[in-house]
Amino acid sequence: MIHFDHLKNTDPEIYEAIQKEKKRQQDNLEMIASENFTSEAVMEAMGSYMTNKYAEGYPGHRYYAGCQNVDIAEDIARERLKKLFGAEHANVQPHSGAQANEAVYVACLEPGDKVLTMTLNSGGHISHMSKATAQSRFYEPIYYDVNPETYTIDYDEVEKLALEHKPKLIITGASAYPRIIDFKRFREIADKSGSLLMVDMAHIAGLVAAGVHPSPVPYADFVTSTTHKTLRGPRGGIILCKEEWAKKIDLAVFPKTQGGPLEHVIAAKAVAFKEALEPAFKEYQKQVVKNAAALAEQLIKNGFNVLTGGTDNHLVLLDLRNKNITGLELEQRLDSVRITANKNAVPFDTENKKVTSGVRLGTPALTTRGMKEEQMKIIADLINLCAEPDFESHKAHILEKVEKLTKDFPLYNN
Ligand code: DSN
Repeated sequence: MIHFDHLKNTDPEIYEAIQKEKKRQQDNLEMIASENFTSEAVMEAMGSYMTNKYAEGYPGHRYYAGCQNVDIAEDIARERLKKLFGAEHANVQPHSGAQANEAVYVACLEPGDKVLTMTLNSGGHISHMSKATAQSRFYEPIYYDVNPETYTIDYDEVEKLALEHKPKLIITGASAYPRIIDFKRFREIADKSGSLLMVDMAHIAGLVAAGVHPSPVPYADFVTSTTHKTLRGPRGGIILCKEEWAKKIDLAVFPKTQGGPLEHVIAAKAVAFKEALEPAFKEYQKQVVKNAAALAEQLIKNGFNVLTGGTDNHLVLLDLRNKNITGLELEQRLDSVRITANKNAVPFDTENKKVTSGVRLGTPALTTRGMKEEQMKIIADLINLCAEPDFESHKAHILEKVEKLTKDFPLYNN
């Protein structure tokens, strides 16, 4: 159990904010697909003495003295991570997923190089060289979308664009894509166009580790991820690559794009990787996927337009236009009844990005609480009531049901 005894006395304002956040997590149904609840062991490592240490460089080759203990933790983290995904080389220093992606670009691209990448509206991530990023000014992104009819990746179209533009790098992996991505096909395309392949598996890393989603590691030159989504570790990033890229990747992380690594977070990543290597983690990930399928099925029964007709992974995307409600409106109504989800652009969305026509729902956090298919069905029905025109008249009933669910599936034990 983590105790915050010091803060209570020395900084009651921050203590209060942390306690309120803990209560919010306990009292709400967390359905943001990229969020999860780490173990207290992970938090213990993250809140540890290792936060005090400067350790620029890598284990055995640091720019500071006194790194013998953080070296132990970082070496363990790298070895566990390689074992978890069967990777040749691992870098555990990226502060975030966006930093991991940036380091790959710096390692393998020159300014002006072409990069083939998926648009935000089709489910790609902002750090995949979306127009809003600085990288899109230094490199030359060419964008692909999902197929306008199936809303799934159109591999023939990706191949056509790759052969036409011969990009130096092809990026796949997504933040809002409910189907299995065919990494083998991406490799074949990259080989035909003479491109490198980067897969950002941040959303599905836990599923991949548990073998419930095909792994990109055998196919991609670079695999990036965060550690806090389905992988259920501390907030941070990682990079896996083939041995031939190891040196360039390590140099791209430090010194090219980052300074001192967060050794307390790296220790916490090591703890999370150990947890992910345990058999219980596999069972957890299987349940995440079963729960998402049950949620999608019940939402469809309630008349929702579930994009692609269902899901293969941990998330469900809704196009709300048939329900006459925007993504923003539904997000706000859900929030008012303690269901936390995010508005999300749907492919080819005509709404403003701050409003959107969709909502993205995920099951990793609810599954960590122990919820199963039965609870997903109840929650899908509650979400439906939130989308009804007479939502206000259902509010008290929804709140009662949410309270029961959160009490029946407590989060942290004090
Ligand atoms: N990866 C984003 C998400 O999916 O929520 C956050 O950057």
